Amino acid sequence: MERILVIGCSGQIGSELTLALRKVHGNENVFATDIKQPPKDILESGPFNTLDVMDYNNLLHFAVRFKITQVYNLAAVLSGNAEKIPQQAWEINMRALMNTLELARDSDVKKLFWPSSIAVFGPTTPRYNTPQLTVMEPNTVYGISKLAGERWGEYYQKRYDVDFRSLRYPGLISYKTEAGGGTTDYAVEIYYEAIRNNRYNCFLREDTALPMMFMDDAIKATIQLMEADAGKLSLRSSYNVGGMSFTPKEVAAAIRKHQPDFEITYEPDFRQAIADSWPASIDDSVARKDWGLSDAFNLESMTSLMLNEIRTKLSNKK
Ligand code: AKB
Repeated sequence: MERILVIGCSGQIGSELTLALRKVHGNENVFATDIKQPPKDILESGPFNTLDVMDYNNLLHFAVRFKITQVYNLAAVLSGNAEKIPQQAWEINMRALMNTLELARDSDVKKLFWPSSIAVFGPTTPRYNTPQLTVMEPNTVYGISKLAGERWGEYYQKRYDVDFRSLRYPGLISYKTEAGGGTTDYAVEIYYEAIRNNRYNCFLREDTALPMMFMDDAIKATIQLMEADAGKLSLRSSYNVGGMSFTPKEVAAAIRKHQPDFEITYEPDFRQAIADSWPASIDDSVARKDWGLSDAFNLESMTSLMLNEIRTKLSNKK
């Protein structure tokens, strides 16, 4: 029986992944932790503890006390926020990873999941259908930390036999918990603003294509990777995950199918340069071949679900 530690359960991924893991492994076996208060359904469905991944002694103590066997480490400063506090973002992103890698050496933790990102690519990377193995010269603090993290993960796997597994997530889109500080966040905000005000002022240009994935597909892929036979994994750095690819103009058009008078304006800020350095679409054939990655949502199906769910959520709050 696995005993799972989720670090960062209150964030965009953690708030959904924790519940999905509880369904698979049992509520009492998934230990949700964060430095922030989690959503109510996490608090009510199983154990929650305040835990700071930056404090190694506490982390080790926690893992030993609760006999943790797997860790999902989701703590990170995202791309937009990281550019505002470069040194601090590097320190947080790397220390959080190194502490969980060391934890896997010092305790009974056998498997570690850590999210990488399309941010590992840079302006010299082929932009369309970006291959798994290619030129990688990221020019953002977040991207540099994710690329360094992938290298460390693979190193610990080869040198210390830590079962490190990772996905290069594209922009993740969900209605439950809003993301914070990323470049792809516009694709979540646009749906909230469509419901709240029927208009949105986008911080990226209308033709900025980026890879994106609906959260349900991302959660499914994460659990699938963690459950895959180790022998099937040809990579121990991080797998490309593509999802779909669209521009702000295309999302606006998809929203207009439901709200014909929805308005969008464009006022690109510093995040435009980050988006311009990232791939427009991703080749994820290695993940499909190795462990059966598949995704169900496209822009149309995701748009109707996002609008419906956000409408219900916001009207319940009134
Ligand atoms: C961000 O925009 O920083 C993240 C990412 C693509 O990793 N959503």
